[in-house]
Amino acid sequence: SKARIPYLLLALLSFGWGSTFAQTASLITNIDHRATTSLNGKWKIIVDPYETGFYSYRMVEDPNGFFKDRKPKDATELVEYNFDTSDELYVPSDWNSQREDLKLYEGTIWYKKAFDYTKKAATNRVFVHFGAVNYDAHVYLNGKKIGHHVGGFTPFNMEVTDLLQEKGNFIVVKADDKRLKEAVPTPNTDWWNYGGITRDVKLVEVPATFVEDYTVQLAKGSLNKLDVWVKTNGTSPQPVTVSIPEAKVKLTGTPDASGMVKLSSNAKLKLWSPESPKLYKVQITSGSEKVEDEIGFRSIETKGADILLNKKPVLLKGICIHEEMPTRGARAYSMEDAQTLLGWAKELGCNYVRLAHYPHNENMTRLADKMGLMVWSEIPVYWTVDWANPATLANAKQQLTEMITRDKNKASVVLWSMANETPLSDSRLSFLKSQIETARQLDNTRLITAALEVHNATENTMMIDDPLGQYLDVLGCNEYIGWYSRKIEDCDKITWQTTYDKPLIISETGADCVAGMHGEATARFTEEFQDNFYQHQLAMIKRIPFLRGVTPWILADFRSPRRPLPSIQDYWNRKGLISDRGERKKAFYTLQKFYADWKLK
Ligand code: GCB
Repeated sequence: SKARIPYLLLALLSFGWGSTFAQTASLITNIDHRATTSLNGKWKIIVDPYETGFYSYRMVEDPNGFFKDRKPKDATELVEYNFDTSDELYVPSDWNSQREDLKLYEGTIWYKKAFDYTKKAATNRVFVHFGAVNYDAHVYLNGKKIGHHVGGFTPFNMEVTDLLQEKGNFIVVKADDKRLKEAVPTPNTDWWNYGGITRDVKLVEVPATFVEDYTVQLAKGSLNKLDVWVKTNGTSPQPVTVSIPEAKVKLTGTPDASGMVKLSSNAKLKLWSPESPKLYKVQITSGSEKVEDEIGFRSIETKGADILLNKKPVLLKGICIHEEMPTRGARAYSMEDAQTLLGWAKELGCNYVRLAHYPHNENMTRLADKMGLMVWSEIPVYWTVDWANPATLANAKQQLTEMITRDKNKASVVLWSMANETPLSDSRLSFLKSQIETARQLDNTRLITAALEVHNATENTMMIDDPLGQYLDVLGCNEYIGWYSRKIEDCDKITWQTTYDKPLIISETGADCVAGMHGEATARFTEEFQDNFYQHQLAMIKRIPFLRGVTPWILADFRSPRRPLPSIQDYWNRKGLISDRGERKKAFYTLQKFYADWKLK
């Protein structure tokens, strides 16, 4: 066809091109307290359902894709795209909620932003940092590929030092949220597949050798021993000082050849807890660089069926949250959104939240640190993952690593969750076991959990004996007795057992309800049904001897393509305690009262 010769030539000229671009650099943490320049705002976009800007007509990566931002020299030249005359979308935000015709769109959209940039010092280095792009992101600066990232809910950054100009830069992102069988998550979820650049984009400027990442945490099980490491990046590491002035802590060390320095010390610290979410100003200095952070210190452990916060047993009074603003029907993205969502959890009387089913925006964990909410944070290993596929495991491992890397200094995060409702099999067990090993290597201080399923031992005995339980610190369990199975009143006669001597968190239970719809307590979708469901569920849950926490499903109604029932669901999962208009349903107050009265036995 028409383009055969040029493409052949290009393919020859660009032999090996695909493998020479820089890979995603390791993650720079604590982006909020660095010298950054925002690239948020309006970006030019091209909707590209056939990926014409990426693949040639032979389905090979086109070295002259849309990222070149070509302009025809004159009227004779053919260029079949034009960012300048294209539409715009706001970043950060999903595309689905910004344009009615993109509401159900899944595929590729190209984003382009032009900017000028002057470095503060000639020797400094610059990275572009994305809070998240759902799901697959190819990133280009000034016509060159700078990296590729897979995974819709975790941060990544790429170095742009050598490509950056003072004037006329253009960054292009190919964001593709196609659902794939081998992806994490798979095509089958119960939430909206919001696509696009859903979180902040920032340029981060750092010295030639800089503090890339660090841990400042209490050693596992200790209330006064600080374990610290700092990782510098660059060819001339300087001595590093970590100080917590208020606690009179000052540690100094010299990084080894790999840029790492490990330090430890005893410290007298006021501990972080939901009642008193104390955060300390922490300073990490190296050469002329100074990175500040706010960090809380606490311990989290288990003993038999108890969860111990700072050595004392706690009850986790929680709620599940999706990263969505129900009132906008859009991905939540701002600190204001986080304030609304966590504010509602506080109003319910929670000391704990489950951020389902993927890592939420860092605003959420930062704010949870400040508000005194313990957090369950998970990656989207959900339902039926392609367990035997090594590439899927590698992908899940990367998402896990990015989640832990970003939030390992957040006192609020007490639980890393590996998976949600995954079906028993050998390949699933070895997949998740491998994930748990990675999590423990990256962070040996937090508890590991997963939302498991339960089965009947006898008609009225629920049994948790999933073999994954042996590798977990805390058992999570989702159950919907009275909604998806049996009758609400059956809760009254059901007892629970487990083969493990470990704490249990009921990580989900709930019933759909349309705010303002009233009827008999047996009538589905009424406020009375949902309320009755909560009454019986909470009474049952309270009786489970090894139970130490609960997060009902869910804080607010959320969009889901799986929920088509007209006039009732209209593509919303209605299990929220708060509606999409912000109304509190009857069960909201029932749970609020339950939390106000519920105490550890
Ligand atoms: C579950 C899933 C959750 C769903 C919920 C439901 O078990 O973990 O993602 O949204 O049930 O409403 O069915």
